[in-house]
Amino acid sequence: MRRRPVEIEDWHSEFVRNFTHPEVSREGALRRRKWWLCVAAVFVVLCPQVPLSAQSAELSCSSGSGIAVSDVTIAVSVTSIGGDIDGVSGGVQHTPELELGSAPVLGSAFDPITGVGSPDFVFLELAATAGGAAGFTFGFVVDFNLTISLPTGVSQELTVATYSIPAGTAEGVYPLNFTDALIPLNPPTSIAIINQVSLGPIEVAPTLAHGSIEVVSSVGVFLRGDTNADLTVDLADAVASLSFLFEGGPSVCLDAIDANDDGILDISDPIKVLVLLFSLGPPLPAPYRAPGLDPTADALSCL
Ligand SMILES: [Ca+2]
Ligand SMILES: [Ca+2]
Ligand SMILES: [Ca+2]
Repeated sequence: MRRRPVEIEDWHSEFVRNFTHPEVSREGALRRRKWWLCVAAVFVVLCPQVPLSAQSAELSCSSGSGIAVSDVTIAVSVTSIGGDIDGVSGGVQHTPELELGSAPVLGSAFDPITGVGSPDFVFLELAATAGGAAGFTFGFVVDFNLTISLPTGVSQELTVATYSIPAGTAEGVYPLNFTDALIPLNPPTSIAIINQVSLGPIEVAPTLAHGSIEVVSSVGVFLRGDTNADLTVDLADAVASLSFLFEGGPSVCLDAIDANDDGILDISDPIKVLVLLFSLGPPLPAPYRAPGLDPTADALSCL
């Protein structure tokens, strides 16, 4: 058998002498105390890859923008340092100008293919403060067995919320702030949900990166083919275009009627919409997926 180096052997003998045959004398007690300090020092240097004091987390809310009468989707994410994430809770409050019609949904962190899959515990609920300010609360426990966690060091999208910007909302930036004051509306309770992240057995008060929604000017913004300006392209728009062309019907935005974006308003425009709707024709020219400005110059106007 290969002989151990003398130093190691001495260290080993000293360790055995101190911890398997403890002496009752004061000298023995002091010696054991010295050894415990040495062992603790080695543990601190070698074992925790990151000291406990370096364990931290951040909750962030993304920002978005949109015109009045549109929907804006934002995401709440968490990022940790020094520990995988086993649980998260928190709440996001919005101003009265915005509307949140339904509870948020799970984010990409819990995708069954690209994420860790659905968490064992999920809580997503519309909420309000004691003063009546609106928002939503969230809570997750990734795995009751603590075998699956959200990995550290990578932003994890927890939940996605879609806000509506009502008609007539003034231009400006409306904050989406994390708060510890939101109380879930369902089930009725008086307990506010606080912003907190669990890294194994350690609870961390995360830093909070708030979000916002900017309501921008709607001048010149339209949806291609959306003649009646309800942000949906359907049969009613083809009928409204025919009415405008042949009956002197009203128009909100000439660019919207110009479904083929050739700068001319004629029968080919409502036909383009009908082909799209009933023959699965190609998408209309931009802006079609979402409202926007006309990318091609023409003499048509849009107020
Ligand atoms: Ca429409
Ligand atoms: Ca046209
Ligand atoms: Ca154009």
